[in-house]
Amino acid sequence: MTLDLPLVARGKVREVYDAGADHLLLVASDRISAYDRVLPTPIPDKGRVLTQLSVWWFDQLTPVLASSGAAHHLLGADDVPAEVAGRAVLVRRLSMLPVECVARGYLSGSGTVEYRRTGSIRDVALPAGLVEGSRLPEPVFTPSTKAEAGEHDEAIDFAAVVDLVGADRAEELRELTLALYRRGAEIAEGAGIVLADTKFEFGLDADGRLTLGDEVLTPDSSRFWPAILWSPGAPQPSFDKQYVRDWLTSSGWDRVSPPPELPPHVVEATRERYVTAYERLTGTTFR
Ligand code: PZK
Repeated sequence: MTLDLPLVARGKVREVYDAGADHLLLVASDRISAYDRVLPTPIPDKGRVLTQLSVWWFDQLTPVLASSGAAHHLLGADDVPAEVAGRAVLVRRLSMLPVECVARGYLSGSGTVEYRRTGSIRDVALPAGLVEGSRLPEPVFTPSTKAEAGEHDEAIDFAAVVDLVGADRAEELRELTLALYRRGAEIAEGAGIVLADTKFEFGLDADGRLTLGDEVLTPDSSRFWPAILWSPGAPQPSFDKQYVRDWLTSSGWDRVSPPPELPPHVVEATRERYVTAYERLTGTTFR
């Protein structure tokens, strides 16, 4: 695949291209990561499923954005180069804010570590007795700053967000992030998916309007758990990647060497999980 556009940014599984002064092209690949590594085996259709899911979510979230006077960056998925059809979107170029806006509705991963150490998450005191996988009394805004390539994002407190973007913008980001998460979690619950947490990125458009960017509410930007398996007290199975993680663990891979190729049955089960998430959420057949 050689797109004849200047590359602006490259992530582990996707790229951003310059598509003119005001536009960017976001391209999702079929690559999958696990344990912070990109695996050598692609998952067929993953890029198309995640792109189309994100497009659907932008539409679902438009009323939430509008009630705060905000917008989203999506311009369309139709006028994209043929090589990336279905897995690319044209977006408005934004001036991105230097804050990763995370909302957590459930205790998991680094949130559990922070809670065990401090009894709170960031600036929010929590009740005693919560465990990995517990639903939080209220969703919590847990911002971070984007790390250098290969590093993990760095957790920051609300005062650091204020220092980065100013007090009014920081409050606006917190309230909008939590409102978007609540609406996403409500829709996901109806599809049998627990939206444990998610990350949003915002920017300002040419008129200074707060605008939701990036991809939204995909399994790559969020933790999706199957609701029927939700059982606090142990790590929750991932909706999309559990077959991959289980197989990698059982393969004897040391997590230091180059990761091994996935066998076809793991590829097929994982593709099915992405398609199922898409179909349950949107209520439409994936093509
Ligand atoms: C932008 N990223 C992160 C996303 C990557 C990296 N609308 C926008 N305007 C300006 N910049 C960005 C966006 C968006 N979205 C976001 N980098 C630039 C990112 C996807 C893949 F490699």
